[in-house]
Amino acid sequence: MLVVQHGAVLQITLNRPARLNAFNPAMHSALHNSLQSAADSTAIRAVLLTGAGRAFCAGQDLSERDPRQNSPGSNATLTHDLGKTLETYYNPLVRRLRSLEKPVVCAVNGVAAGAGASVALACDIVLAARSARFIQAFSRIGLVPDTGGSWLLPRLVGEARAKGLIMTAEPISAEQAADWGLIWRVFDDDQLASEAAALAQRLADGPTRGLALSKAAIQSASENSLDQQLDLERDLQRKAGQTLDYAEGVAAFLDKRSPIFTGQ
Ligand code: LHQ
Repeated sequence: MLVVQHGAVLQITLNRPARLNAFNPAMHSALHNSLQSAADSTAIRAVLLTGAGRAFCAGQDLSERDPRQNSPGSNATLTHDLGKTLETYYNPLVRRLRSLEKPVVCAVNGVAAGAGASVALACDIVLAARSARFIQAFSRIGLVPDTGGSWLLPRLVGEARAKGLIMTAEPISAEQAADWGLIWRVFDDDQLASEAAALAQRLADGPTRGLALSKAAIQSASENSLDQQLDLERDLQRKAGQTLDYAEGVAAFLDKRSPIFTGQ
């Protein structure tokens, strides 16, 4: 995995291109550690996640799951407890992304399949190259959508489209994904990296705590009643109103200048 800090942006590039950046334990732990360092560092105010080569991520590395490698007569499903794999690697990753108090931009540079698609969708703002495809590949190998996919997909695109995507495992284009509200925007392939970097930089220059509180509000919305959400907005706005960035935002507005947010 490649991890580079550009100013206040931590750019993480999944880097197993020969396997379309499929997840193995080493990539999981490197990604987890990088996200944790982003969470812990006040110098980092946004994360940009992308993939090296022609893919974003092809999900779990299936070459490490070959049932034929089991001894004759053994049962692959007993050998590999997939629930344990999720609990050890994928579920903490989704929880880490969703609870990170900084915006996470995902630049889907190519195909995103299986858990790779779910990881992209668990990020806050998803951009994609025009040539990228999203594939709910799980049913092709007899699995259920995981890594938060079964929760996120119906919320993003509705139950009818979620079931169609999951049960057929048909790829959808980046344009279709944007039309359906699965992702934020599509860019020409040669523009994606610069557009994603510019967006991540813009977010890193933003009111970090206010953005984190906005993220929390949005993520709670689908579970809350309107009354609960109004209460939550009250509590979060109280916190946002105590930040230095709020004071700076109002002062800059009144002074007719651009605000300089510090993330405090
Ligand atoms: C791969 C992979 C891959 C290894 C391409 N693994 N090598 C969670 C918990 C526990 C267990 C199971 O799963 C999960 C969640 C999941 O993620 S389940 C879904 C797992 N992913 C998939 O089923 C996707 C598998 N890949 C594909 O269907 C295709 O590769 C896609 C559609 C992504 C891309 O197709 P192409 O553009 O035609 O590329 P390709 O198939 O030729 O792949 C290029 C190379 O990458 C190839 O290796 P090779 O040595 O022949 O060049 C593939 O074997 C390798 N690769 N995905 N997941």
